[in-house]
Order: sequence, then C-alpha cells, then structure tokens
Amino acid sequence: MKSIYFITGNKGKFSEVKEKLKRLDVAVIQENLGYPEVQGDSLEEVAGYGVEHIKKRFLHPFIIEDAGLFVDALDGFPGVYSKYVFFTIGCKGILKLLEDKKRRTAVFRSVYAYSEPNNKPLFFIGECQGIITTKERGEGGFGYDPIFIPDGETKTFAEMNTEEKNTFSHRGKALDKLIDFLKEK
Ligand code: ITT
Repeated sequence: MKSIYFITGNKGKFSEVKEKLKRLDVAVIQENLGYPEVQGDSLEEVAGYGVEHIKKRFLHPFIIEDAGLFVDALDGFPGVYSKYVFFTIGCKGILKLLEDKKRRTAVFRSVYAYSEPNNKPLFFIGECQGIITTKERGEGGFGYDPIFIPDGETKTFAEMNTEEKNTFSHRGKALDKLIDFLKEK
C-alpha cells in the first residue's frame, strides 16, 4: 500500500482526508511538523511558502492544504486570515459583522500542494459556494462549519457527517483532483 504524509495540525482536516482516501489504496499519515503561514495574497502563495519551508527538513513526498472562507459582503474577509480570525472573533464575530447585511453569499476555498524532493510543487484547487447563516447550527465539523450552508442544501456543514460534507466541500473537490493525480502515479 502506498502512503502519503499530510503535514497538518488540524485534526478535522485530517479526518476528512482519511475518509476520502480510504477508497484508494493509499494510507495517509498525519505529521504535525508545523510551518509558518506567511501572510500572502492568495492561498496558493501561502501554501507555496509552506512547501519550501517543509522541504528543507522533510525528505518524503507530502501534501499540505491551506483553506479559507471568503465572504462577499466583507470583500473576501477573512480569506487568507481565516485561521487568525477564527481564533480571535470566531463564528460569532463573523455573524456580528454580517448582522445588517442582506447579501450573505460566501465561498470556501481549498488548495492542496503536493511536493516531492527535487520537483516543483503541484497545486489542486477546490471551491464551494454557499451562504452564511444568521445563527450557528450543528455540532460536527470544525472552524466555520456551523455558519456555512453549501448551495442547494439546507443543512450547515456542521450538521453533516464527514462523508456528506466531503461530497460538497471545497476540500472534497480539491482532494478529488489530487486523487486523480495520485492514481496515475
Ligand atoms: P493546517 O495545520 O493544515 O494549516 P489550519 O487549522 O491552520 O491547519 P488553514 O490555515 O488551512 O488551517 O485554515 C484556516 C482556517 O479556516 C481554519 O483554522 C478554520 O477555522 C477555517 N477552515 C478551513 N477549512 C474549513 C472547513 O472545511 N470548514 C470550516 N472552517 C474551515
């Protein structure tokens, strides 16, 4: 069985990836090495810096992922700042910022970077459009899941199980592209 390292400190992300890769003959191993998340203009830029940093210390093929929530009425905020904003103002803070806003559309974006020694990283991108709720709903998932409903659904991501969330989510879509690539390898 092939194995791949996923460098992440986020358990929620890791379970989603494990769930998805279990159908493929690939074992995914979590490594919480930590890497600096530089403040870039795009998720690709942030992931690209992460890859260069990890490559110097880790000599196996690996993946990292950078994700964020981009809210239209807030001009794309929190976007590349999603982690910091989550740990400071959280879901409640985002709801507060949107209190008087009719426009509640948002998009989750996910970028995977696949890296192997001596090669440039490859990027796989996924998006999920949806709306921001007016209240937090659901106990599952992580991060902004309790305030996000994907288009065409009534449940928030936090009200879905991992498999269900993966069928809609930005991470699930980006991961499908990564899986297609890994199958060919
Ligand atoms: P890494 O160790 O993999 O970098 P992280 O927690 O730092 O994990 P990111 O920087 O990629 O994750 O994501 C930024 C934040 O965006 C994250 O802390 C969550 O609050 C939020 N987020 C990302 N993906 C999400 C998802 O699928 N559902 C809800 N919130 C999400």
